[in-house]
Amino acid sequence: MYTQSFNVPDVRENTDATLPLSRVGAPDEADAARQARFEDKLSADHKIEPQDWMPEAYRKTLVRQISQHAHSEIVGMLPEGNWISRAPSLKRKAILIAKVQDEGGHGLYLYSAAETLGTSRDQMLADLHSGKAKYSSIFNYPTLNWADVGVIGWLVDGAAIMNQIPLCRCSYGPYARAMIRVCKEESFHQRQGYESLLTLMRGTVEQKAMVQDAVNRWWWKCLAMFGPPDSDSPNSVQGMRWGIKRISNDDLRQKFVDATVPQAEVLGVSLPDPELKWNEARQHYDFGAIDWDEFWATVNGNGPCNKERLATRVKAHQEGQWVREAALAYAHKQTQKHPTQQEAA
Ligand code: BYC
Repeated sequence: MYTQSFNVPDVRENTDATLPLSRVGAPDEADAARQARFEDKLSADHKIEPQDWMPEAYRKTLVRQISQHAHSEIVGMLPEGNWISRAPSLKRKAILIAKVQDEGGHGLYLYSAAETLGTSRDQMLADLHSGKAKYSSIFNYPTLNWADVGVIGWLVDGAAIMNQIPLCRCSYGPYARAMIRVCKEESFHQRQGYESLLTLMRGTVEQKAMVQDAVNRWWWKCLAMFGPPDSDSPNSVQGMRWGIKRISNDDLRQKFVDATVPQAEVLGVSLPDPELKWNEARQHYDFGAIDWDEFWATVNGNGPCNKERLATRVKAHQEGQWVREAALAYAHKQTQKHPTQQEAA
């Protein structure tokens, strides 16, 4: 089973994440004052920064979410990375290389943000590689044809942006700031995916069929990507109270469906859901039931590509060992050569 593990020790009591903010962690007067300052900052919508006091449960929640997010970015490089050597033109290859590199960069910003909370990158990567840590369910499905790359851009990155825009207003400063840059880049990713699909849809009958096939395979997985329904989401209430999450899983899912249906119409593809229809009274699209058993099987390590993804990630990490050693040796040499410069930096 996959569970999230932390190297962050529990240093204080009374930090039960299910308690209301006003009752979280306040064993003595000094702590009560710190707690009050923390809550005041949240109420005033000010950012919590790494040097600020924060309840242990808040810190652990952030480490869980940010590290999981970082893992998703670097595992997310793999399904599309498979297509770099098979991209149909030099232009598409250059775009795809840039996109996959961006995802690696997002992982780095996010690991850095998590490190400000007192956890180490080595520990986070060890948890990913041992299968203890979660990453997004969406990356455990195969990319079977070239249209999958366009559909990942359009739907997967589209879903990612919908989820991540509210995170730019997250209460934890380093995470919120990282997300601003991530969202700008994700927006380019989404547009390049959509543009690539528009090109295919102007092509042959076979190319159009390829796009429709890819949409059929990815649509439901993208809806599940937003996480379990609010009624089954154990972390949502506290996450929203702390200003980490701003919009609930179900509300984001609905926003994604509402935004995507018109885009599918322009593209000329159908979405594989007979129950999908506009509801005049709700002013939203209704949609069918998501297969949550399939989602949980994938999250728990039994999706079609979980084992392959982890094995590829571990191999890449091992093969990059010499690069990390060389970079460290170089940094060490520089420190010896220019000790004062390094200290000043
Ligand atoms: N996959 O109480 P809930 C990208 C877990 S990167 C796997 O609602 P929470 C991209 C959840 O962790 C996409 N697990 O949790 C990259 C929790 O388990 P734990 C990643 C999932 O945290 C490259 C349990 O289910 N984006 O798009 O309040 C190329 C109960 O859920 C999933 C982020 O990570 C899932 N889909 O809400 C292209 C964004 N959903 O941890 C694209 C940041 C839920 O208690 N994260 N779980 O053991 C978030 O916004 C929130 O963490 C979530 C879940 C909405 C994902």
